[in-house]
Amino acid sequence: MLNTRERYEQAKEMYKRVGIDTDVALEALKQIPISMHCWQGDDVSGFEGDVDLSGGIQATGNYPGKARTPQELMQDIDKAFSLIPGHHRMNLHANYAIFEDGIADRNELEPKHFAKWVEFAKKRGLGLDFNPTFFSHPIAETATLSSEDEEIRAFWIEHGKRCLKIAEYFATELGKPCLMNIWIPDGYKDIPADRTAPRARLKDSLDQIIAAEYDKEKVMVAVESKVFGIGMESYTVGSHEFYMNYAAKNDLLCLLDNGHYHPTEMVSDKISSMLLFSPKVALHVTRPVRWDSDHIVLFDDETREIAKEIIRHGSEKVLLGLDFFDASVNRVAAWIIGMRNTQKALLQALLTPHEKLASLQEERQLTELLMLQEELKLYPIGDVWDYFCETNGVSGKEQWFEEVKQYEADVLAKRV
Ligand code: RNT
Ligand code: ZN
Repeated sequence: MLNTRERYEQAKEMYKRVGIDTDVALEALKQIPISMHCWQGDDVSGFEGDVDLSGGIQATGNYPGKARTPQELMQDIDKAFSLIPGHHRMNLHANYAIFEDGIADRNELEPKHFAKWVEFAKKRGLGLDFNPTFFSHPIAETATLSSEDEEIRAFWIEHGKRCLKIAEYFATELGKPCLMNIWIPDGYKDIPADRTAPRARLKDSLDQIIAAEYDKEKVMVAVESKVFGIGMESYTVGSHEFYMNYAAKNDLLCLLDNGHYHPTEMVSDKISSMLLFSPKVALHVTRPVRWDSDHIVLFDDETREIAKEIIRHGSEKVLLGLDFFDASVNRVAAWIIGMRNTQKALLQALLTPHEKLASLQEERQLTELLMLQEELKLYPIGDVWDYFCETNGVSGKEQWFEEVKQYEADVLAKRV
């Protein structure tokens, strides 16, 4: 049997015939950071004590071994990163603040509550991204930034401003810009009488948050829409049109989560339009299944199509993060599977002769285009992937799971 390098050399020859240099592809793949979401590690629980997950999102399942403390979560993140090739980023939520001298409410959060995360990131050379948490809180039950109650609205505006400071602190400390993404769950289960007033209040709240002083070189603010949530089936205040316009008018980034649109509406088809009008776009890559928008990312058609768009436009224009939470399987494995699948999709995109395919389209050689797109699907990407993993110090095939099983036995199973 051929070894990994020999298989790679063969694959390299095959890709060369369609004009692809696999060495160049692998170098490019190594440079694409994916922001790994901390919330897969503990079912979006955070460290504020006993609060239920709210906001129309749900993590179902109770697979043993969930991280319960910052130390456990960090240990699990380290394990996951040790089996994912390349250098990435971490995406934190405000409810993952680490309190050493008493709990601070969301409107009292300060950079010091994230000092431990900065220390963690610094040691590992990771960049950090951030999210204010507008859910899982007693006064987020009715509405947050769109609330008709001025006191509630003011509380959440203050939270947003505090988070801007924390995001700026991350960027300053780590010397890497931080993406701060705003998502709110506000909406109605049934048909609202007034669709405008809540949106007008959300607009005003966002205006107040971004009016706070912050360094725009360091913090990129994004806004994330959603078509519905559980219990918010008829109307969400932060709809796609709302945020797309808000971002365009205020020079913010639009964050597209591919679980947040109607089932036949594809984020892969939106990226090219967004990038004609904005220099950058942010993504939450996930997998919608029926009512849920947050299954583990697969190496499936839409993930691959999104990856092609990222590569065609230039990966520096797309801030790429993952967003799923599955509590029914080993959580560390969930991270690894989702991250590696996203990387495989990027690799396949890097191994695609885009110019050749585009010229077939321009010449209206559409039969040949279809044929070639389909033939390329069975090119030996697996041999290139294995080589990438091995040269980056992780196993290419399923052997990585042995280590996760061992970790489960040694560490996760003891968390009772
Ligand atoms: C929810 C949004 C949002 C959250 C995270 C936890 O539907 O996708 O991005 O998943 O903020
Ligand atoms: Zn999301």
